Amino acid sequence: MLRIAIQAKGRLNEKTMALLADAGISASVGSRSLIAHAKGFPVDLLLLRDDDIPQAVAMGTADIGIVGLNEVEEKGVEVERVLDLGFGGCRLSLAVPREADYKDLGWFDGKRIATSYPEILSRFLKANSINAKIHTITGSVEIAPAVGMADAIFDIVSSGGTLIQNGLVEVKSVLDSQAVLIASPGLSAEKREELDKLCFRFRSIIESRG
Ligand code: PRT
Ligand code: ZN
Repeated sequence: MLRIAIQAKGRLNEKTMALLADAGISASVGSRSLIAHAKGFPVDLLLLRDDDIPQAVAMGTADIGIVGLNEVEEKGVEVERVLDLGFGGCRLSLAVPREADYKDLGWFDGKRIATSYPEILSRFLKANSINAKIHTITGSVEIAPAVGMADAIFDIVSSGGTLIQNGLVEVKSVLDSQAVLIASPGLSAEKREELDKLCFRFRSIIESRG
């Protein structure tokens, strides 16, 4: 029996449930329950906040998981990236106020950057020898420059509409993300076999969607 961690509610939940349904896995998920038993395939669903999925899979609390690559990279845990799932597409980007006199990455030296992704940002800054101060905030990152909490932001961008609304301009895309299937490093041979079957189903669904 494979235990699969998915986002309980949020942007990835609906498309995750749709992918599982297309693969013949149906579950009636009560709003309060943490675990749901699925029909059609020997899996249990573990319903979590997306932030907790990489660690749950790394620890083996769940055997596999569906989560944004951005969360996997941020948590920096040891998991196997099994399959890109073709939904939840977005990118993590640096953005600055429209009126900023921005020329290149050197602009960020000495600046304060607000983000919910301090680890990915810190790796990027280090790799580019930029000395900036990271302000970690968990929500409404886009308003940080307007209220004087930061000079710039590093956040998820999809259509870019939110940046425009907040008078910000995307200047550097750092990570391309989408929903990915991840697996625990130490799966048993039986579980690995179940995972292979599930992957086969997922692949044909993703390919047929084009
Ligand atoms: O409650 P839980 O912790 O599980 O959920 P959450 O609130 O942390 O995450 P959630 O549900 O908002 O997003 C889950 C995942 O969806 C993210 O980790 C990304 O992998 C993916 N994703 C895809 C996005 C977006 N697109 C996206 N646009 N996550 C967030 N956004 C935000 C973006 O930051 C901006 O504020 O949506 C807003 C609109 O974006 P624009 O550019 O289209 O205007
Ligand atoms: Zn989250």
